[in-house]
Amino acid sequence: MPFASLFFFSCAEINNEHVAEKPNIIIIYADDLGYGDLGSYGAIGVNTPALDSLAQHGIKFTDAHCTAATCTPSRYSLLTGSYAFRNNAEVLPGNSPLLIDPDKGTLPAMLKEAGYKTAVVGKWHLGLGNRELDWNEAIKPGPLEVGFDYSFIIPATGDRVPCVFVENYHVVSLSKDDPIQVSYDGPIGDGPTGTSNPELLKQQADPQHSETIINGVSRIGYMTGGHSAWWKDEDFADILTEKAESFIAGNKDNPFFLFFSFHDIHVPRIPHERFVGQSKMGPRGDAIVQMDWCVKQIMKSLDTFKLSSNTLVIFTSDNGPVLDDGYADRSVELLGQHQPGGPFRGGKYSAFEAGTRVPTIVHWPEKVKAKVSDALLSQVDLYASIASIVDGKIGAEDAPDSFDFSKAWLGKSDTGRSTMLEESVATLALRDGQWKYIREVPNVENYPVWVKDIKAIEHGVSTEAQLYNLTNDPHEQHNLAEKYPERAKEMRATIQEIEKRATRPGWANE
Ligand code: NG6
Ligand code: CA
Repeated sequence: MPFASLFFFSCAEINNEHVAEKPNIIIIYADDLGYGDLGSYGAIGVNTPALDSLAQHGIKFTDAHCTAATCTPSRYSLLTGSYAFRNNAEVLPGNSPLLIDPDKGTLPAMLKEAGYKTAVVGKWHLGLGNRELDWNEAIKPGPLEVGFDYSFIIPATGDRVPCVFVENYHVVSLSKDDPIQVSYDGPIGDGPTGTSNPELLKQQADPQHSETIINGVSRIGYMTGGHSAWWKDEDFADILTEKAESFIAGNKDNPFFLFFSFHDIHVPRIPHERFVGQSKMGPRGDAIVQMDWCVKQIMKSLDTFKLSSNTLVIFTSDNGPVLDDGYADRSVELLGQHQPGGPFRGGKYSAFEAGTRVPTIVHWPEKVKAKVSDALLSQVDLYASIASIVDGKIGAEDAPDSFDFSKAWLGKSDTGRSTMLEESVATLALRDGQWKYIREVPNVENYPVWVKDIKAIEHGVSTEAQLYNLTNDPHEQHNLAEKYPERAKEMRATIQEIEKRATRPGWANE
């Protein structure tokens, strides 16, 4: 071999070694984004060029799911590899204690042990502190106790108090002279509420969202004090993106894991003025445009530091779409032909398919070839799959429901799960290939009140068991439970087995 080629050969080898370094990992988690809400998934009335480019150059999944049709349960499963029902995880009030057990393994803790710097930026909604949390003192346990090195969070949701950011252990910009207090038991202080002063509101709200007014928006729950720390909804995207970018910049020389958990497109939808009117669908569409901008900024940051090729970016959502979720933002009136759930029935909260089937894109230029994958996948498996990718360790007691489907997540295989659990607010459902079974709920009176109140979404719960064949009937119209009683019985039994199972039986497909 001539000397020159030898030289280039060894450079290539060095390069390959460089590539073999652990990838950076970014999970971008949109809130309430439906299967049909991106251009690449058929959106009408809104453009999402940054995400469409990721989908075009990465893997666009057509049958990937969050574990549950609401936020807290899905986030819980993503970070713990455990189904939410095992810990009775439901949508949490803004003053709930930390839901994740700091003594158990988590996705970020596993990555930290594998040599990663870890951060969460954005919506948390997994509880903070203990029962009697004082927001003026150190707020713990929280993200830092469950594996994150850095956190900058919206504690619960945009529509719940407290309406302040928490960075690591402290409320950002809080003044000692004006302590903050939070209550979900009843009014505190003498500040205006949506009910007492609707004339102060930027967006009218339903009675459940008509408590303390912060930044001209009434919220769920009461808070008083802490004025210097109050957030402005219009600045969410800029502030969170800036925090995510500085985390990337500060960790450009070492492997990092960033859980970038968007506020968008959850209610209240109050995008920055530069995004107002950028879609044809009013605030909900404009929030999608804003969200796409955040993704563009993150990808730009990666480019700036030449990190794009060895960064695994996973973009997805925590539950299906909702239009009217309590605020008069005209999302129903301005919808036009757009189908937030794509071809699927239901949406946020629902046991029907649109509850958990969400846009899911994997982008990793170094390792992943562009394709569309129909593999059946669940976010509960990201823990074990990412562990497999980075050679991370999972304790015997940890991540009981998480399995290694890294080959499918990285597009090397089109075979995902054979069966997959779907959680929703009032029941459990199971996919077995193209079959979908929704377990009956014995007594309609036992549904949580707010399930019955859900506006315009078919929650999918019934006193009858439901069985659908999604190949012929993607919109879950024809219940085949009576026609195929054996199949229905088997799928019911599989749900029961999963419920009874205590620890991860192995690394095989379940
Ligand atoms: C519901 C809220 C809804 C939203 C949801 C949580 C009412 C009537 N509705 O309870 O506005 O905040 O909780 O959304 O209170 S999630 O995306 O965080 O799951
Ligand atoms: Ca959500």
